[in-house]
Amino acid sequence: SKNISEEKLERQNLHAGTTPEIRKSKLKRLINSKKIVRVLESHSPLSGLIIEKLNMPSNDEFIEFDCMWSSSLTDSTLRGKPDNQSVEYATRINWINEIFEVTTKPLIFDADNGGRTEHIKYIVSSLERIGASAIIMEDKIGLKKNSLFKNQKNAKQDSIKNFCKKLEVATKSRKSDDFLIIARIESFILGKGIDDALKRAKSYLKSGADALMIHSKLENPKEVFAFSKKIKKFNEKVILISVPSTYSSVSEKQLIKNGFSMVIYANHLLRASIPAMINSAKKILSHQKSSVIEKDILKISEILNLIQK
Ligand code: SPV
Ligand code: MG
Repeated sequence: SKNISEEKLERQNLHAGTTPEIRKSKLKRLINSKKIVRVLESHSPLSGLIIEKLNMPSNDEFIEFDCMWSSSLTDSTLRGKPDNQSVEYATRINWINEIFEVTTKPLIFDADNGGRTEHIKYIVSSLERIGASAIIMEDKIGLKKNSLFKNQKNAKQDSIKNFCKKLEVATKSRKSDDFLIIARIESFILGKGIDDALKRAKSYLKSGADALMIHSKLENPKEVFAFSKKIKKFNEKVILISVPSTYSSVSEKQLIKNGFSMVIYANHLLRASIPAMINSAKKILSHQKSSVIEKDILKISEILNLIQK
């Protein structure tokens, strides 16, 4: 019937260019072609769609987000759980499958510390199979605690030897070089200095890391810029990633100037939605009717048509 063939066309359109292989290879191509790859957190199919569709004029070009970040923090928060690996990989990967049903952009997976070395090959293979483009593993051990907590008292960093082994296992288990293995250095988070960060960076690159994410919870980019300057002297081509959650006044221009080729806005869509939900609930409760928030929220006619058939 007409309806069925129309639906087929819609589906073919949605999936045009979105085989797992094509999606997976996109990130590497973006890194090779753009000054900076712009990544935004996606915690749901709807937030993925927002990232997928948004583009805006800026000077003479159109700008957009290039890639999605699957954040352990926002995936956990969304489920009302702390960011301590209590949400299993399998749950998060199922959710990514749903995000992938309605998007075509690449995705980077935040795997915390990657779990046990013996299990890494399974998470790498699950991610590659669905078409994710990269895994980021951090060099911490023990019970996971989010890096942005001021108090990191019980957090411990892995030995260089052990973490290098994890990187080697990850690079050996991937089926294609398009899937990137990214090492995340937590030296600054744990109060260690730049020498520790640099020593780790060099070892992780030797063990096959395709890129380095250097994390910091300072309110300015001083320590990450000191790091980028030194590591670029060691290896000009190294791909550096910044996650400016606490030093959020840094601009993409400054990041490029300081040698970064990727920026991850790691939690912003979920953080934006929480005050909006709380304020709406508060107003309905205090006025005991909902007309008071009509002007702040999406119109019924708009939500009905938000998702095209
Ligand atoms: C996340 O988004 O889960 C991250 C980045 O790992 S951070 O919250 O800064 O640790
Ligand atoms: Mg995380």
